Amino acid sequence: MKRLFVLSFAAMLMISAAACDDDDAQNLRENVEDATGSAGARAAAEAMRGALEAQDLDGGKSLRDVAVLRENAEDVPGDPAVEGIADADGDGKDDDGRVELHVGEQAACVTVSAENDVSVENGECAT
Ligand SMILES: [Ca+2]
Repeated sequence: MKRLFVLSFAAMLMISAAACDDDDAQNLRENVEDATGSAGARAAAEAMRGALEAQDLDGGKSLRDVAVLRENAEDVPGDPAVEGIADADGDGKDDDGRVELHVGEQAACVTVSAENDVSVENGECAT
């Protein structure tokens, strides 16, 4: 009788462990779908923000420098299309500090303030 109890207890443990695995697998699938689907552009923009915030600004560099923006945009995983890095007046700095990242149909906007603060918004950059 005791042996039967131990066996059924072990079976219950196995069943609940299996249930947990299913939940984890489901969560993982949802995370992957988020990363590759609707949130792709946002994830790319957040990756660029992280890279910019880690940027070494020695030697008078600014996060609005075209070279700095290009370099950090190129390092974003997933190879998003990058728009909005422009230097019309030729001072080496992006004109409005806004960089738009496109992944599939989605867009997100990275904004660098004149004080080197970086923010991210969903959708295309406001003009
Ligand atoms: Ca400029």
